[in-house]
Amino acid sequence: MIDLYTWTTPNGRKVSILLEELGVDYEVHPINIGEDDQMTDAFLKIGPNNKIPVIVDRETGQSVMESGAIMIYLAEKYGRFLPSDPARKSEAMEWLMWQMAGFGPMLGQAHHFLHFNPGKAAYAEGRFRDEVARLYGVLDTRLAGREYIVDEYSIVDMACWPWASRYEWQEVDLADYPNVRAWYQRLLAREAVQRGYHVPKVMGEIPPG
Ligand SMILES: N[C@@H](CCC(=O)N[C@@H](CS)C(=O)NCC(=O)O)C(=O)O
Repeated sequence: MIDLYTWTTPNGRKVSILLEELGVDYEVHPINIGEDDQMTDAFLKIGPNNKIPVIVDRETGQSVMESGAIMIYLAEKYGRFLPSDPARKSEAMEWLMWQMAGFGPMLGQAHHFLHFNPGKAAYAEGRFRDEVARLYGVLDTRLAGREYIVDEYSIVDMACWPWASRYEWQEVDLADYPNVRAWYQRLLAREAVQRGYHVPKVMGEIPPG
């Protein structure tokens, strides 16, 4: 049994999508970051960075923070969604790190400046609009001739997809990135992705892409 501490955000949804794909038992503990639940002493013990998501593995008592580390932990524990061949695994790590360092933090900054605080910082809006476009371009090129980012469906797709699902907040039209759009809709068709998106609660329709 896995305890999942999460909220309705891309980083949280990465892990709930993976847990749904794995089909393992997990219990959801909503951490409302709008009400600073992540700042409590109890949460700090398992999430010393004060951010969701965090898991606790009841079998081992181990807690894991950072969505990328959680996904690797779960993929290795259950032996699924991470290539076993060393060269392929390295490629998966390369793209997972790309998501963790770029297609996540940069898109998150775009949410702040373009969606939540428009008109406050012209330089920041331009900077993150450009960076978002660059990153979508990188992903579009990568997906040319591929169904999934590292060919087989993996934690890399599950890590990137929830960020792409916020394309409207990023002022992105997926029609400009046809390979990303096809991939986005391919994942959207998966029932586990739909279930995982709605954890810990339904926030409305999933953007269609
Ligand atoms: N690098 C971290 C980022 C986690 C993160 O930014 N979580 C956000 C929600 S998506 C959060 O908990 N924010 C609360 C806060 O900043 O106080 C990860 O991938 O897990």
